[in-house]
Amino acid sequence: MLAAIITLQTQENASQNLIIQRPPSGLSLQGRISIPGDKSISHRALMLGAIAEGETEIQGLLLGEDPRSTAHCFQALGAEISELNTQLVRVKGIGLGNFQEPMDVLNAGNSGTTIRLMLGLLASHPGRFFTVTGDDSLRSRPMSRVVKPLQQMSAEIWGRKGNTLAPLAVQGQALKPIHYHSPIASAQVKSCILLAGLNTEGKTTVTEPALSRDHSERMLKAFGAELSIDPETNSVTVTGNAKLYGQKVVVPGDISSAAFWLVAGSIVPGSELVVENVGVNPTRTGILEALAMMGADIQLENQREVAGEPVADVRVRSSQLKSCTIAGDIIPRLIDEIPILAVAATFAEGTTIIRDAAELRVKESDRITAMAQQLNKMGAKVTELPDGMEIVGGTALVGAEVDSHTDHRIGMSLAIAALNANGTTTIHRAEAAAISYPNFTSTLVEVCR
Ligand code: SPQ
Repeated sequence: MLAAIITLQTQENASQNLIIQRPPSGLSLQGRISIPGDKSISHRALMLGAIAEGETEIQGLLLGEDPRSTAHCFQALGAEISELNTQLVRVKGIGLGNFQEPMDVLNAGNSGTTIRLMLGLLASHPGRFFTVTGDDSLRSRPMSRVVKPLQQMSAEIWGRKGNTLAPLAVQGQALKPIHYHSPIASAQVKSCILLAGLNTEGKTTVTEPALSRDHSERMLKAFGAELSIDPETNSVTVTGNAKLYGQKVVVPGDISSAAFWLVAGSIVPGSELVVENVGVNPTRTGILEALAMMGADIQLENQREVAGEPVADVRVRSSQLKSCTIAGDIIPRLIDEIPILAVAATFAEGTTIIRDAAELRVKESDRITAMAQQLNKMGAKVTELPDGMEIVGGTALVGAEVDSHTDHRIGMSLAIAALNANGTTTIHRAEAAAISYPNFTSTLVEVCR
C-alpha cells in the first residue's frame, strides 16, 4: 500500500499550508506513538511551582505555545523558570502572595487557561497592579465568567465591554471568601476561584453543575493546600492563607492529543496504533466512552498511576463506527475532543447528535461553526445546532481547501479527516497546531509511512 504524501508549505506571511494527498488505493496507519505532555497539567505545574516555596521539578512538560505563554507570564511575576524542555524544567517559586509588579503587560497569547487561572492569583495580590492581554482570539473570549465571581470576592478588575474582555487591568486586593455556584462546568472558572482563595483568609468554595477536569484539585493537594471535595454536590473548598511547597511533577501525555490518533486509527481501514503514556484521568476520558459507544476497538494497556494521575497505553484498531448521541454530563469530560469526534461521526453509520456543548462557541474559535463549515467543504453533512451538531455519517469525503480558523484543534481534526478523503486536502493556517501539539505533522508522516 502506498503512503500518503504530506507536505508543509510556509507562506510569505509565515502561515503554513498542510497538504495531505491520500493515495487512490487508500492507506493504513501503523505504529507506536508518543504524544506531548498534557496541556492542562503543564500550565498548572508551572503556576503552582511559581507560587510555591522551594523548587518544583517538572518532567514531560508540553513545549507548546500555550505553556510557553504561562512560563513568560510567571517569569515576569518573579518566578525563576529554567529553559523549557521535556526532560526537566526547574521552577524556583517565590511563595504565595509575593508576585512582583511586572514592568509590562502580561501576555497570555492564545491561552484561555493562562489568562483565567492567572487572574485569580493576580486579583488576590494586594497592593500590586497588573495588566493582562492575549492574541486576537483570546481578546474576544468571555472573561466575565471569572471576572464576576472575582468581583463578588471584592476584586477590582477593569476591561473592555463592561469588564468582560481582555485587555484587563487588575488592582490586587485582600479578597473575601465566597461560595460560588458556577452556572457552567468549567475547570478554568473553578481553578481561578480556588487559586484566588489560596491567598484569601477563610474558606472559598466552588460548586459546579457537572464535574469538570480536576487537575487543579489533585495538584493543589500534592503541593500542600488544604482542600476538601464533596463529590455529591461537585463542590471544592480551599482554605486560605495556604502554604504551598515545591514538588516533583510528572506530566502524562495529553488525552486531547491522543484523541486525534484514536479517531484516525478507528476510521482508516486496516490501521493499528498504540498511543503511549496517555493520561486517563476519569474527568478527561469522555472521548474513550464516546468512541466505545460508537463501537470503536480501543483497549487500555499497562494501566498505572504516575505522580497522582492515572496513565495507560491505548491501542486502537480500525472498525466500522456507528452513530451515537453525546450530551449531558459527559460533555465537560470531552469538550476539547468534540471537533475530532465530529470527524469520527462523518465516517459512522447513522446520524450522530451532539448537544449541551454551546461552550464550543467560545473556544479558540467557534468550534461548532468551524467544524460544520470545513467538514461540509469536504462533502460531509454537518448541521449546526445552537449547542452542538447533527452529523449524518457515511458520506465519502473528498479533498478540499479548508481552514483551521487559527484553532489548533480544528486544524488537526481536519488533517485526520483528510486521511480518509479521496484526493488532496489543503489545510490553511495549519501552524495553529503548535499551541498544543508542535510535532503533530511529523507524527502524521510517521504513522502514514
Ligand atoms: O486554554 P484554552 O485556550 O481555553 O484551551 C482549551 C483547548 O482546547 O485547548 C479550550 F479551548 O482547553 C481548555 C478546556 O476547554 C483547557 C481547560 C483547563 O486546562 O482548565 C479547561 C477547559 O476549558 P473550560 O472553559 O471548560 O474550563
